[in-house]
Amino acid sequence: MRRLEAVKSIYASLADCIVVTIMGAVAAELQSLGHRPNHFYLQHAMGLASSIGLGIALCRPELDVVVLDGDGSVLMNMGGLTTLARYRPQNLTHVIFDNESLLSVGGFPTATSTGSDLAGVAVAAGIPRTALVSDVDAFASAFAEARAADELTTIVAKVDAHYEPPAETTGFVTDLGLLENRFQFARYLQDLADD
Ligand SMILES: Cc1ncc(C[n+]2csc(CCOP(=O)(O)OP(=O)(O)O)c2C)c(N)n1
Repeated sequence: MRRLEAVKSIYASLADCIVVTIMGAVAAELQSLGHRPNHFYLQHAMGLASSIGLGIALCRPELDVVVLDGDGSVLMNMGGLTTLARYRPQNLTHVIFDNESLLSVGGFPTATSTGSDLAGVAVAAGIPRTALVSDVDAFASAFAEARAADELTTIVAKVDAHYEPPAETTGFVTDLGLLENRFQFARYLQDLADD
C-alpha cells in the first residue's frame, strides 16, 4: 500500500480531531492533501510524536487525538509505546506507517526489514488494542474502528518505501514554517478550550 493512499482514505475524518505527525515524508504527504490548523507536524524531535500526542490526549480528554508515526521513529523511542500503554488515553489513535525504512533521510532499512514486529511490540508493551494492516481498505476500517472504540489503539500499517514529492512541496519542505505551525496549532487548541 502507498502511504499517501492510506492517508487519503482517512483525510476527511481527520477534520474533527487533533493530528500530530512525524517530520519528513508523512508530514509533506498530509500537507499535500490540504493543511488544516488542527495539524501539527513535529519537526526534528524524532520518536516523540506519540509523546506529544499523549500529552495532548491526557490534558484534553474531550478531544480525539491521532498520531501519524513511522517505524524508524518508533524504533528510536520504543519507550514511547510503554508510556502510551501506561497512561492508555481512550481518545488517542496511534498509527505507525511501517515502510521498513528511514525513508526521509535516504531509505536506510530499519529493524522491521529484518523481522522486528512493531504490532507485537505494541501488544507486549500493553497497548490495549492493536491492528496490523497491509491494504488501504483494511487500514481505513481499522482506523474508523479505533476512533469509535474509546480505547487506546496502535495500528501498524505496512506501506511501500515510496515517496514522490507532491507538487505543492519541495522535497519535504512546504511553505508552512515550523513556528507558524506551532503558534497556529496552539491557538487552535486554545480556541477550542474557550468555546
Ligand atoms: C534525533 C534525530 N535523529 C535523526 C533525525 C533525522 N531524521 C529525520 S526523519 C528520519 C527518518 C524517519 O524514519 P521513519 O520514522 O521510519 O519515517 P519515514 O521517513 O520512513 O517516513 C531521520 C533519521 C532526526 N530528525 N532526529
